[in-house]
Amino acid sequence: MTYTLCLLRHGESDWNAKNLFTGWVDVPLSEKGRAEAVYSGELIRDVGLRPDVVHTSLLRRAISTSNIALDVADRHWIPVRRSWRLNERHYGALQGKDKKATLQEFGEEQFMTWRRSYDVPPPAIEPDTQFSQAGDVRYADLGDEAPRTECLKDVIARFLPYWNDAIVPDLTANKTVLVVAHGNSLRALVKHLDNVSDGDIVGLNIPTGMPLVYRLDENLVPTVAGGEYLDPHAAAAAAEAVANQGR
Ligand code: DG2
Repeated sequence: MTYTLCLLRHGESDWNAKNLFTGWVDVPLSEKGRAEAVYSGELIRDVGLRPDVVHTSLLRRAISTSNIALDVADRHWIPVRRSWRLNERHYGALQGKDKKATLQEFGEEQFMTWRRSYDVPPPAIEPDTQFSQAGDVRYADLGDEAPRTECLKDVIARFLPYWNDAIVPDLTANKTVLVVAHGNSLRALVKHLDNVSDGDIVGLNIPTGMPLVYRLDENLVPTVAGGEYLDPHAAAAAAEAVANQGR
């Protein structure tokens, strides 16, 4: 008896294409990103995976990806739950900045610390600046909990309550669960599932638009460490491209 969990990072966004730090800025999919969403739906359909429920962030690049993929897979009708706890890591004052220019200005070590370190967040964003989410009604209920920057450790802390209270109950009710989220919120999930060390998580990159399927045992431990991409060859190449962003 295993539980089935499918993780999907949204398709390429306009800001992924422009190489800008995005975080909580609510940018749309690029044309390539919409095509990636279609392809992910085809993969899900063709392996006979039938999601019973989908969980997404509150950001349109994840919402649009899930709508497109589920439509292609003929599962557009399944129940949906959305939470800010699945949002991308808040990228603080880096939001809206060019990754290449940031690498050049601050150097490789600082750039990679901000992008991939476990516990060092970028500088916090000022509330009155262009790419701040202060005043965004969808986060009004968060009050002081609303982040102004986050490291991966912070993402894990805010993601885990949603995992335990919303996703695990769906899995243990034997539902096939699709989670459509982001590079770093999915890194948080994979770190938790596979018990990846704080050091090793630095090297893990999640490609856009590539379904990653986990079968979990009764203790929610993956039967195959790292899960299985439905298109492993394309996923490996795309993960490599994510790792090299900014160079
Ligand atoms: C990207 C991740 O998030 O960027 O916020 O810029 O998955 O929502 O496109 P996503 C961003 P990196 O951490 O890979 O630089």
